[in-house]
Amino acid sequence: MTDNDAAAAITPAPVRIEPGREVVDLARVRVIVPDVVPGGDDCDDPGLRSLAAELLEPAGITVADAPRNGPSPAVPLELSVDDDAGPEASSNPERYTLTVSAGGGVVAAPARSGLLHGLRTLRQLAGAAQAAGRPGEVAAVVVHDEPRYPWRGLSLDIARHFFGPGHLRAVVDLLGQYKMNRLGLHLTDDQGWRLEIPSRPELVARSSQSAVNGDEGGYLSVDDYARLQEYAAARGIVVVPEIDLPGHVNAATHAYGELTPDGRPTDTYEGIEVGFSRLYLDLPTTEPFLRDVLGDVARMTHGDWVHFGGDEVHRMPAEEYLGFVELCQEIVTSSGKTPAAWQEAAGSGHGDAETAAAALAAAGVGAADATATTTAGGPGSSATAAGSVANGATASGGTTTVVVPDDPRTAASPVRAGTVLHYWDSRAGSEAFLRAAEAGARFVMTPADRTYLDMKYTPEHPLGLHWAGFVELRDSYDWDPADAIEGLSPEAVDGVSACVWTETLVTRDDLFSMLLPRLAAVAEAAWTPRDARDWESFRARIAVEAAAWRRDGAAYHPTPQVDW
Ligand code: TNX
Repeated sequence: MTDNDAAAAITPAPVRIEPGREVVDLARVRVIVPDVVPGGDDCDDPGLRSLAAELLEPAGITVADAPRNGPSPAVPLELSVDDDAGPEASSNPERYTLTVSAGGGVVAAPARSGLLHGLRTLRQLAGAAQAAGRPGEVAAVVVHDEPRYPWRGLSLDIARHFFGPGHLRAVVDLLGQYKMNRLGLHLTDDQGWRLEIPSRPELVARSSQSAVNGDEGGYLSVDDYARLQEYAAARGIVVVPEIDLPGHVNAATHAYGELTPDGRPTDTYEGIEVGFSRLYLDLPTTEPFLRDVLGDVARMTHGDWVHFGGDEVHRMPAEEYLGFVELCQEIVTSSGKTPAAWQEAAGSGHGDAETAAAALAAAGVGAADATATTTAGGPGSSATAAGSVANGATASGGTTTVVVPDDPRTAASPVRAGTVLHYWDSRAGSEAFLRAAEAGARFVMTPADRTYLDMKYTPEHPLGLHWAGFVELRDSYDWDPADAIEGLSPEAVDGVSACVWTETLVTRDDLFSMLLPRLAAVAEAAWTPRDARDWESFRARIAVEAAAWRRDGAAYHPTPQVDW
């Protein structure tokens, strides 16, 4: 082992590493856990000792039972609650210090999240030793670490294709490995409704068995959802449910015909176009539906956020759309949660100038008269089935609807203080986001050309879409969240999320081969300080990570950008 082993093995790269000289035998440890762990209220089961075993044993460290009396041959691995842990003078709640020395290992942190992060770092050090043929031989080191951003997520679409609890637990484990802490679940869309809503039983009764291309559907029961949240919380991950409104609602209007103007349920939809379905703010049935659904979701959700979608509503006047944004924020807030939404909720629309101008002309509005934005995005109107998309038929900017907002210089933002906006489409200008920030909105950066992990790596890639371009590993790595929206104060940025939409993804291997290796790049953008990030270092570390993926049977894409 060399002095540089730790730096070569930790992803996302940590804040500071002090390499030691000796090699410590950690093949067999006994884990010493503190009596009281701040931040672990809901997480007694599994406890930290069994989580340590879960994390470390596959990496070649055996967790021995604590001896009842007498000395133990196992080396101590102490988890210690310590306010002084982490980088110097840090008050970051997730900070930790990992020390590996002749005496054994110590993970020190003020709270449970940091203890888990330290164990994950140790797992990577042990995994590298194991891959080098020296299991348990970890080089002495001190790592002081903390995340750059508090929101480090993945949003996963389980509506286009359903991924059930077993797959979701595997995704949670993967997020944990890269110290990510939010799992967004895109639970509803045109093709299927994936969460049982007790007050609206027809949603899953009628709309859960469909999926893109006629593939198998499914849904999470109330109990599945509760168990998943517990599993995630034990691993430091908060589930953020997304009910996509007021567009992307064909599964809802199929289950409840009362939500359509003629009262008739819409047909099941198995294609992959976006933007055609919608709710109607004026219908007397609409608000009670929103209150039932969002209220139930808020009650069933353990975390602080409920995401109400808001994206790609291509066939609705701006005023009505903004009415939905206000109503959804009000319902979520009065249900005791913080609203999250896609960027359109800021009143930005999204679109390219050309389509905007064409749409304005068609609507008889001179482009000079209004600051217009169009909706344009997603897979595009030319693609109607996953098969055609897999073959590469994608173009952004299919359907267009004119949204003519008030004068952006004077209009108030529709976004409430605290609402978390997910920024995804760089074709929108900054104006509406700067106003939203002024109103107190928070931002999570999910720029499609960097973090949409359903984009193909290359034109030849068999899976995925490419409306936002081809997204190779380096594209997911080489960007900075603070620069994503021009003019936005860095103080308004809460973090970063990857997104994976599943129009073309059916199996766990499909999903994981799109996540890996790119998810690790997004995780590093969210965790590591800007000046500590380096592509050459990252691509070398990714080759080390691959040993763990192979060991765990996780599919990944062997991009030529890495020397595997
Ligand atoms: C855009 S980004 C969408 C999704 C599609 C995705 C495909 C956003 C909020 N909506 O409906 O699945 O593109 O890449």
